[in-house]
Amino acid sequence: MRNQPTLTFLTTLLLAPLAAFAQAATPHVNLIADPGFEEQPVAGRSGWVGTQNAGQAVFERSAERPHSGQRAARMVCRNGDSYARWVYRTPDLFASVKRGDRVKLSFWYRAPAALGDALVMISQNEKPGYVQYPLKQLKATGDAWVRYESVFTVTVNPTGGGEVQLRGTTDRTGDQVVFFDDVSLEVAGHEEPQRDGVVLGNAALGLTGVYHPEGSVSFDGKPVQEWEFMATGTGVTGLDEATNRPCGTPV
Ligand SMILES: [Ca+2]
Repeated sequence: MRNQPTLTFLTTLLLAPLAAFAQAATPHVNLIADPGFEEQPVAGRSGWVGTQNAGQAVFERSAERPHSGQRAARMVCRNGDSYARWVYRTPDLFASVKRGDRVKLSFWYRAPAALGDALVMISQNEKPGYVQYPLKQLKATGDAWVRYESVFTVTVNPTGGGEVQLRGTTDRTGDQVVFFDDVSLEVAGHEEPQRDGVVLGNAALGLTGVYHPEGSVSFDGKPVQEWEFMATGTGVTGLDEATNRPCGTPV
């Protein structure tokens, strides 16, 4: 007689590695749920919204020559509009994204002026609660659809939420009628994150240097450019540029 629970358990054991493999083999999942602006906005549901810091830019889902489907996102900006942007924001946008992931934002756009750019914002626990990745500027494309693509590495531990901003204007303001369509935000790779900081210098002298994962070094709380370094038998010593003495020592 077959033992059904045992059989189910064995089947689960056999399939688990296959499922893990399938998950690893499909990294290019679009995190944007309405990439082509085809859905009708539903009140109270997260998704694309138009907003700006100043001015009266006009946002609509337009049927005027979309790149795909029936609609594209249209934004009409006038001189004085600043940071006019289509924003895609959900509380779980980065739920599957980890520190060290290489994230690719791509979309199609057409614009008469080189005023805008794109930005990705990721929520994190540390103050100020988010980190922003300003990406490439838009260029003037005339009437032609042009593909935009930019890749960045996540340097924080995402807490799930965040947003994508497609900006028709920034602090550069002026007349602009820009269209966006077919937006994709996906994890395109991973780099093992570097450690948060490595202490350099001589602890006995109260000297501490910190290596930051984004590539900068601070020493005694100042950027490394203000210090000159020399190697010693016991490590690295920072010299004060003005006095040429080990920093922290009395002059
Ligand atoms: Ca579309």
